[in-house]
Amino acid sequence: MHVFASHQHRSHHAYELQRGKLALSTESPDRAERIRDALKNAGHALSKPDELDHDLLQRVHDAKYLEFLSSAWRRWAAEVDADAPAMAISWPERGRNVIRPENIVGQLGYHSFGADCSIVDGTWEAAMAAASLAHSATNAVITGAHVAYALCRPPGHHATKDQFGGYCYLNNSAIAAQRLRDAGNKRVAVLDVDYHHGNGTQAIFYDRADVLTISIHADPTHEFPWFTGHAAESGSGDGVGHNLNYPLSKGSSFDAFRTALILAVEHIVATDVEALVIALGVDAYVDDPLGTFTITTEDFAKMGAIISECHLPTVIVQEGGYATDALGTNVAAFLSAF
Ligand code: SP5
Ligand code: ZN
Repeated sequence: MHVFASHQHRSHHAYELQRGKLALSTESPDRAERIRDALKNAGHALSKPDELDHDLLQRVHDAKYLEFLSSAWRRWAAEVDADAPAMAISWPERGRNVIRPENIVGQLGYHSFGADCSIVDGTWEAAMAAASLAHSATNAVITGAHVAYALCRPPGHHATKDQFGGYCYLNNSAIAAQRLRDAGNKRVAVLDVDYHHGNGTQAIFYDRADVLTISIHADPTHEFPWFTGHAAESGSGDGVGHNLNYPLSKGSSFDAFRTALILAVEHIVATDVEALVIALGVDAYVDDPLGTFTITTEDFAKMGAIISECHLPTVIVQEGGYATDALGTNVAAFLSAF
């Protein structure tokens, strides 16, 4: 399997608010290092990413948001505090036509949706490298590989067109899907198996029929990202019927997960999807510190085998997963079964 990885992720380790206190994020550099080691040991050759395509980035994210992300740390360090993470402290009131503020502190609130995320020196460089990994893995598939994997860090599926949150800044899975579309695939699917709802990917493609988005995740009634991921969210405008959510109860086992997964795969196979992106979070793992599901390493292998039955050109993009010691084994199990 083609595996794309980069050391650039090391420039990013943000702070997050945990129980009212600021702490180094659970989304750590160690995560990617462990996955990298496991994939190397499993015999995968690692490729470096190509240059990032900024036009592609602009087809997924708003230009103003990209301008903000690329300069936020510099502005925060110069105008606020070079020794503290750049974080929002207020967010817009709901139901209003929001005017984007000029000030960096205001823009942090405008361009984010939560306090589990901050911007530090090196965040933009790492986010760009992750996006270029997704882009490079997609290019490998476009040029004939059946499957390629991008070891993206920071993850991406919570990032919307113009907001960061949930440890995500640039939506790597959406970038892969858009690249597959640009290369001529008429319809593309993103299948998100991360423990958390892929709210950003859903939002980016919500009104489009050309990208089917499917997410299997913990019911947002009781879990982050709290406000999206319900079964009734089916798309809008042209996109009606092209978004599917499978919320599962807290503590779900692989039995429940597999039932949803088989429905998702059947839906993909039954429609005219020409290429697939898998948003591969492994935080559904039984020992994950953020998750509550009871999925085992063997189950991740079964998951890979079930999804491979789509028989589609596939880009696999790394999303969440926080049980650091088991991350490599779980990703390797999924990839080898796929
Ligand atoms: C990509 C991804 O998996 N993002 C997840 C972001 C979750 N952020 C909120 C985490 C809140 C954790 N609080 C529970 C701690 C239990 N020890
Ligand atoms: Zn997650």
